[in-house]
Amino acid sequence: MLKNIFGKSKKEKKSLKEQQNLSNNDLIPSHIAIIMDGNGRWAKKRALPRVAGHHEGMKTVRKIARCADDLGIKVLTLYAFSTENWKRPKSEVDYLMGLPEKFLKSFMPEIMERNIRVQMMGEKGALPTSTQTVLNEAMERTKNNSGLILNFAMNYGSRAEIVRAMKDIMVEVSKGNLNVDSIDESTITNYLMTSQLPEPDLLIRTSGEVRLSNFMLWQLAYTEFWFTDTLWPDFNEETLMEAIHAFQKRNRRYGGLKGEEIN
Ligand code: V07
Repeated sequence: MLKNIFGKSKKEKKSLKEQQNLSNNDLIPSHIAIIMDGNGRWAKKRALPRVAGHHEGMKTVRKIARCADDLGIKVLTLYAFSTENWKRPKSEVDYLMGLPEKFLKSFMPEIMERNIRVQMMGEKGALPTSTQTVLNEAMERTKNNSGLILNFAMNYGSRAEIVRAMKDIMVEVSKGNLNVDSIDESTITNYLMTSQLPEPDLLIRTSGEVRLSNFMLWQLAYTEFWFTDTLWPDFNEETLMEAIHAFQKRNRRYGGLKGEEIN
């Protein structure tokens, strides 16, 4: 039997897709976006400080990034820090701002091995310079990686993103580079921080909250939403598969119809 480059025959090793009983006809979402909620509540339930919940939540990020990569998902966008999060106690904000460094110190070798590309969206300039440095280094080191895009929303707010896009568009119009009559939906899309990414196919929010909290308002126009009571630190491969299966069931209902025909 023909052995693949890892020395295993196809019969010996089942891919994650096969293990999960996903046929090739089942649609794997290209882009999954997640609002990772419930870290504080997870800690409170255990009488631990909130930061212990954030640390556990970071370990879940690693687990889910691996799983998304194994499934062949193209983009995983994670809401790590919102513009609202500045209102939290300074000690908690300081801890959160140290998490990217903690995460990358332990995960960077695997990120390179897996060919993962780290990206960021949000107002980076307002982050502590040490955090900015760590993020810039990770983006620079992984910029030629062609696998999963691990896109962190850091100091991100969707309305602020839209305001920024509008101002940038106005500047181009005032310079005569852009004609008002030519502005359409794709113009707006192209001025957002996600211009290089496909729109999310699936949005997941953990911890029982059922709102968008200023996350990707424009980009989620046609996205399927999936909510779970599971707290983010308890979220795992099985919960992710549950969300993907729900997504596939909904998509199968449109049997064979293309996006433009169902919208
Ligand atoms: C953060 C852990 C996950 C739950 C939500 C809040 C706490 C990973 C990162 C991260 C960000 C950028 C990067 C590498 C890792 C992170 C913050 C909070 C602010 F390049 N987890 N995580 N950043 N939490």
